[in-house]
Amino acid sequence: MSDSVTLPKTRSRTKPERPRLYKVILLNDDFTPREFVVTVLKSVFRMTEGEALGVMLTAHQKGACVVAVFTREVAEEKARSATDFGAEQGYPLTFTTEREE
Ligand code: TYC
Repeated sequence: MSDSVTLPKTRSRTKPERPRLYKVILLNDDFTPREFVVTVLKSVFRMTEGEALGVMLTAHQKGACVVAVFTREVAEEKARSATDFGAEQGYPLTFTTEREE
């Protein structure tokens, strides 16, 4: 006799939940140069020049702009590393995360 494992024949009745998504939000400030914000958006969020310019200008004009949506761990890591880029240059550039409804 083999040592085979008997798998359950029925499927799990509850559907697996989709992971919750989190927005990364860029906050405006009066000190970080526009060009630097664009550079960070391109490098951390892989945006094109045009996409980065649009997001930067929206944050500049409205106070904040949603950058992108990820699972919680990815959103928090990207927000932290983008904020750190600014801090390393002495800028108050801030990215936050917020759970999507
Ligand atoms: N307001 C900044 C300036 O005039 C530029 C800027 C835009 C900073 C967007 C942060 O999220 C930001 N130099």
